[in-house]
Amino acid sequence: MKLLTLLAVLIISEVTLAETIQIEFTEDDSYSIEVAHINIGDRIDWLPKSQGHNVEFLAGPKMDELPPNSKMNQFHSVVFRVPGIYLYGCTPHLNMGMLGLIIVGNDIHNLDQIKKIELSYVATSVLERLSIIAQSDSK
Ligand SMILES: [Cu+2]
Repeated sequence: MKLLTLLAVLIISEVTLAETIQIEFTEDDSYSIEVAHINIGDRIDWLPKSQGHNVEFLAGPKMDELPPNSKMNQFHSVVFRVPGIYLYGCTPHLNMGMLGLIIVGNDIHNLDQIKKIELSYVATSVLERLSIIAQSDSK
């Protein structure tokens, strides 16, 4: 019985501790947070503060189970339960480097896989910059 109570407390505290991080689409074709660090179970909300953008997932720790893509100009919300790095971008602005990284649970085990994603020259250089930030944050 005590164990059950403890489990219940643990489950409840995990729920209440889960955070929501807000990322805006900006007027200069970028995401307001380019490298977001979150805990397992946290949620990210993307706010369409600027028109003409969306969220398209390009890579993640489970490549066959990426979060859903969003529709253009729409609010989007995803809860992240699998640790690792996620790469996403804006479908119409992908080639010009409108990208974002999400690091879940301080886990960058799949960084090399992320770096192998084929992107335009500009987007590749943006991804390199973001990868350096991700690595330095995670030490
Ligand atoms: Cu865009």
